Amino acid sequence: MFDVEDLQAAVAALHAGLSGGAALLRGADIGVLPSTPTTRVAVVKASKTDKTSEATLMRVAHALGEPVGYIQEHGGDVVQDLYPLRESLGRQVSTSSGVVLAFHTETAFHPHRPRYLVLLCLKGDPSAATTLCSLDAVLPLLDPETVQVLGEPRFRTGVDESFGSTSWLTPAAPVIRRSARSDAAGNSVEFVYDSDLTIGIDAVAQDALDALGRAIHIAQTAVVLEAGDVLIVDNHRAVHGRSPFTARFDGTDRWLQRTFVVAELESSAGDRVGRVITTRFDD
Ligand SMILES: O=C(O)CCC(=O)C(=O)O
Ligand SMILES: [Fe+2]
Repeated sequence: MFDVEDLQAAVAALHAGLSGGAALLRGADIGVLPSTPTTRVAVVKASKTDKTSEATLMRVAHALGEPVGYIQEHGGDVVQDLYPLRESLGRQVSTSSGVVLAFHTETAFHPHRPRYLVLLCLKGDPSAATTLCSLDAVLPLLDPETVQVLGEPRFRTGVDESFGSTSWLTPAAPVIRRSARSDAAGNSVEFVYDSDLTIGIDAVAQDALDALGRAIHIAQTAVVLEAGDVLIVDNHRAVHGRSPFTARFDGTDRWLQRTFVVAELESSAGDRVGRVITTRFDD
């Protein structure tokens, strides 16, 4: 079990931009688990009476910032149970299994997208790899002209299918964004990219985006999460995804719990009820 010093060291490295975009803590207490559910959420809440894993996830989240949910994702639950569902087998959603989950910034289209996401593995699957790619690893692979174009407001991003709209697009914005302040490691750029949902608004922009996609495939790393692993992803510095795996839907499948963390709650005050962010993306 990681202790409070391990957690504080990971949080300090992430906040300072020294972690390369992710941190892994192992051996978390997850308590006693029922079989992996195979249907939607209400059933899980009833069958999982030991709440040790939820407490572990919230402890990590509160060390990082403010945990939140999004009304369109799992009904706004702050702790979300992710396990394969038959109806999402081949879709680009967190409950899919049979497809590559393409590299993405979590809710790249969202004005209140999370600063961090935290994944706690309750049950692993040896063939399911969580993929990661840090901006630090990808930038050196791109030529300066491409980096220049990626920093210009020439990209629009669509909304995740779980958020309801199929046609809403963000205003044109950069994929690599300069922020006003740099962190302790001297980083002042932020990555906002979804390989499935981001488009270039002209041919040069689209070429730069395609070059970024190729560089991510070269620079990526992966981790196969095991029970008790906590993966913290810095949603400014890294994109993530997942390999395909075979779901059995028999109570033994992979099971993660996830939460989202924002740095502060004030900026979402007009779009938030308690810890649930309610921004709508209507056509
Ligand atoms: O299943 C995974 O390892 C990652 C899924 C994902 O993209 C997420 O939970 O945001
Ligand atoms: Fe994700």
